[in-house]
Amino acid sequence: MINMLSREDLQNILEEGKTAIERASSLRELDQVRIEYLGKKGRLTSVLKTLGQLPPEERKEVGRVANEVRQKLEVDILARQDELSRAEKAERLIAETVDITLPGRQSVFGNRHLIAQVINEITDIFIGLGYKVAEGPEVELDYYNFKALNTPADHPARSLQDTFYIKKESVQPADDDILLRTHTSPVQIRVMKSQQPPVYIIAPGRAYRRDVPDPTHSPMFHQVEGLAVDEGITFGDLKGTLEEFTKQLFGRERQVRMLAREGFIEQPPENDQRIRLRPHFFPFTEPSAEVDVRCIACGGVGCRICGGGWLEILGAGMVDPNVLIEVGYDPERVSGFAFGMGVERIAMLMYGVPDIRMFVDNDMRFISQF
Ligand code: 2NM
Repeated sequence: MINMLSREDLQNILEEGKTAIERASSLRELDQVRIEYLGKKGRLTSVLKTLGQLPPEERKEVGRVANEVRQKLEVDILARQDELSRAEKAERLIAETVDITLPGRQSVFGNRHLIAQVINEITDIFIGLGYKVAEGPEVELDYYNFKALNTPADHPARSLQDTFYIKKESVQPADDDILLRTHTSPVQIRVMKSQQPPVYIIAPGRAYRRDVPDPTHSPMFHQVEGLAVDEGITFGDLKGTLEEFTKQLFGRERQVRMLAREGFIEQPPENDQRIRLRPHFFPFTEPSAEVDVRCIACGGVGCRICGGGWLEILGAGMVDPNVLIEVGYDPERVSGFAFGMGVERIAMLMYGVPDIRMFVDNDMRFISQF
């Protein structure tokens, strides 16, 4: 009979299988060997399928030997599997070794833009005085930016020279002209139109004017404006509020507050910051004033920065009755004061920045200093 099975054939399968197991150099290879010898279509299985062709007296004996071979190969495969998986794990551990004595990677920390820092400082002072922060659109209607603010049609601020218009259909001003707000006052108009007094808000944000850039002008800049409307608000309240604000932002206390907090000094010295009001004109306030603080560089004796010892930092006044009427308030029952300041100018004075354009150049050597 062809293909007649013999013990020798089985012995060959065993020997060759053992060699193949020994030579397998990875778990993958070992699995291939297992399939080749013991799998459904493997060499041993094919042999067992031909058992039936043997004479009955040999069948039993060859079957027994075949099972022995299977068992031996299985034992060898398990042993080799153990060896290989240990080796593979050891290799992986070496490959994945981390040297925990190496220095860490340097983290790069960002910082708030100086303008954002100054806005936050100003905002925090007014929050401490009980004000809420209000925001509104930078793309505005002529109505909120000019008309409701008592700014007449022929006022120079409305000229095409000074304002960025987005939609303007006639040379004459119209309520629905669309423009970039030239101050944050329209935010305050929107708030007043949406609620009754008392109103205590500040409006920080961007404003736009068609200025040619130079060291003190930028077509985009930031303002913080404030508004208080209530029963019995007086010019005295305005002065007191602005004096408290300027003391907190510019006063000597500011420089020593940290030293006191850190325990270097017992008591901060008395805050000697004072303000000075000069008569001025704004369309939306009456009376109006410009507000100066003692120079924060020389303390008031006079220097390169201030000239005569005072720095102009604010515009302010009593809200014009026309504005109160326009938003639906009764000027016989309530009155209010308002003020506005340019954030870039204040930041330049406080930090000695010589050119407003540096705030938008985004040169990291400048930006990361603050
Ligand atoms: C300033 C100066 C004076 C001001 C007025 C108003 C409003 F909406 F209440 F009428 N908001 N802001 C104001 C007043 C702004 O900036 C130099």
